[in-house]
Amino acid sequence: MSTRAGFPADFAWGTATAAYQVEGAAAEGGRTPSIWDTFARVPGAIADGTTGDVADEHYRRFIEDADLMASLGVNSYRFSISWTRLLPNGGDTVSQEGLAFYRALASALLERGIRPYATLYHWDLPQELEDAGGWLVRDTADAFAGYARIAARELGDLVTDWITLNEPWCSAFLGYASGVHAPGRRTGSKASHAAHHLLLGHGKAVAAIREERPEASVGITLNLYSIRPASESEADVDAARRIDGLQNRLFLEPVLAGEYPVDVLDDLGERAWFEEQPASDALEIAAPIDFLGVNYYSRHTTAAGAADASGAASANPGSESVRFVDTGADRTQMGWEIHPDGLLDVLEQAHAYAPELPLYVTENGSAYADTVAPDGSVDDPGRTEYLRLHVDACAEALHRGLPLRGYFCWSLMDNWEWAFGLSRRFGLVYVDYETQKRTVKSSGEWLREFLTGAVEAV
Ligand code: IFM
Repeated sequence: MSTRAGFPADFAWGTATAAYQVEGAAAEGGRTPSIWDTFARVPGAIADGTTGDVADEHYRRFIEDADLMASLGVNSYRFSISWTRLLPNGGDTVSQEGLAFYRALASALLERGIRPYATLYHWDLPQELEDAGGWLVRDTADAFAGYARIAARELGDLVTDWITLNEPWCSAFLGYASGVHAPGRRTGSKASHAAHHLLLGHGKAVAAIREERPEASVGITLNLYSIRPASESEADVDAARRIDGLQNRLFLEPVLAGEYPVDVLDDLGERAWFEEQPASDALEIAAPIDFLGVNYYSRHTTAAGAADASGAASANPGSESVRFVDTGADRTQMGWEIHPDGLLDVLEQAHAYAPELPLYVTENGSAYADTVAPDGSVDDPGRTEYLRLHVDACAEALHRGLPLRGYFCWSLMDNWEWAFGLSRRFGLVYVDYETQKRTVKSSGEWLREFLTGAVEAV
């Protein structure tokens, strides 16, 4: 049985969103295109052909949305800053309109007793920087640190908690290997160079934020998967090692242990390139952080297999032949297996590298094909169950002594789900994209009741 009272009083209970997924107002206030504005216009790139131009109109409706959060009873909100809304063209001149928006948002949150957690990079690289090489070039890491410094300077009186990168695995391997995310490039194992420059940008940004705002709390968010082999055969165990390596250890180890896992660099065939990088990079990447954000959704069961014959570029370069096994477990509309215990696996895995480091679940949630009932209500039992089970896993994490400090549900409201466009709904709040009407779903009602102590998680 887990109740809110069983969690520490200062536990962060929040919802999360990201700029391009909710803000809309893509060309307002001087904002210039990011790689997602460009990619969304590539024919066939987005399942339903939509873009994030309008999304949830959060840019205009943020007061209503802050009121919604307050009505749910959450005490925290994780949002991201659009780099080109703050710094058009990725330059170093602040857009006063862009800045005014984020200052107003943070102020509205604080006025409602909601603590702002700002993510600096949730995938929306300024298009100009992509044109100059994107994350495949080192200069982008420096540009990112410059942006982080300005953001901390301009917003650090309102925002204390900063997340440098969201899910650098996605930026590197979906953006530069499989190409299913912006910028849609297929560079094979060279996507690992993007991973390196992202992590270098993270380390440089940590230093820049600390110089501007010594009181800041700074972390990074990784998307970790619980990984297990389909059998004890040597080949299946090796498949699990490979995917755990690419997905989890390639990011956890440089950030928390100061070095890359050599087996993964060998799988990628990129060890020589990594060895050529300046030795100081490892130190910069391992800059001490104040917390680690973990995004957890699902688990992978892996087996050895044959390379995919479809011709699609793999998100797992060098390990293309690994097969992802369908265990028959329930899945969400994304096709992601529901496995709440996996949250404990990934928290334990991260904790083992840095036992003192505070952890947050910075995202967790589920997509279902919601419908509005004739009376206007939205009942989403699948999402409610998913939420309950994962909140209960958080209680178990605390019970095991893990330093878990907060849980952010993805997402506050339905929004633009990247390559799926508007066709996947993750919200606790339903959004009618025709009218922008928001309706709290039964999962949102459940969270509200849990937070008031009226219901238990399990
Ligand atoms: O919508 C995304 C979010 O932007 C990053 N993490 C996973 C979510 C669901 O796919």
